[in-house]
Amino acid sequence: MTSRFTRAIVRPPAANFADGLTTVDLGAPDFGRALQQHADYCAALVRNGCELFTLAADDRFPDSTFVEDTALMLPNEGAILARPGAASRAGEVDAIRDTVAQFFPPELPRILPNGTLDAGDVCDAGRHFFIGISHRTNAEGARQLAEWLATFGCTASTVDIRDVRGILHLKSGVCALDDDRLIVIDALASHPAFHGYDLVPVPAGEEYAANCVRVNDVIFVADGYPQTHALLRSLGYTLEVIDMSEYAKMDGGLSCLSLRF
Ligand code: CIR
Repeated sequence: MTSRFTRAIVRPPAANFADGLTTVDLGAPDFGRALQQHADYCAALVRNGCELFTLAADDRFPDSTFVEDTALMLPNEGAILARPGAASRAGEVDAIRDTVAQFFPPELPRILPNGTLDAGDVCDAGRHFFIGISHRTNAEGARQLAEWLATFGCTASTVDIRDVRGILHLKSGVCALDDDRLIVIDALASHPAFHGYDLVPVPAGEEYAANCVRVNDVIFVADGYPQTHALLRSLGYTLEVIDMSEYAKMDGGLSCLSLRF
């Protein structure tokens, strides 16, 4: 993997976390458990080489613990501010901008109207970026992002996921295990954008486990998906298994909880 992370920005959930957006019917999250799971996740980031920058919980935005959606981080080149597609999340970018800007001065590129982009729709595989067109990210947002990425010497392709059931963002269904290897849900596996990559299919019934994250030498993967764990271990990966039950209830996954760079 070309990118190694030394830092991560996180924001614990606020007490009104359960008021955030969700499309799944898994019941209301337990706030105490969510805090514990967040703490476990942060500890795993630190164990794997990331210095943490922890923002204060922000109850103006119940979904603000999902910091990943607010910006795309390129560890060496810079960051691009997103423009979330859900009205209730729009203010999250301003709430995190100063924190991101302190690492990448002087001015951050940003997605402008009428583009929308949730960075959870952006899956990087080395120097190439897959950008999901979703119910949050529109074609104009993807176009603007691809232009910014080109200025950094990176390439991009789009993947329309609007008709793919059960995933909110592109990264809910695909994750780069290495620059040339992706773990992917069945519904995305035949997409032309992924041709030429070594595709690892997520075992049937364990689709949620596709939202894993490569953090330096390990893969963070959600607890409760034993077939995926066995598959990844058989490929030689070391895993950090993290309980994500309360975040899954709010359509969130492992990648959403941090900005890694
Ligand atoms: C939302 O609907 O925006 C949040 N409840 C979940 C966001 C998850 N973020 C991500 O996958 N990157």
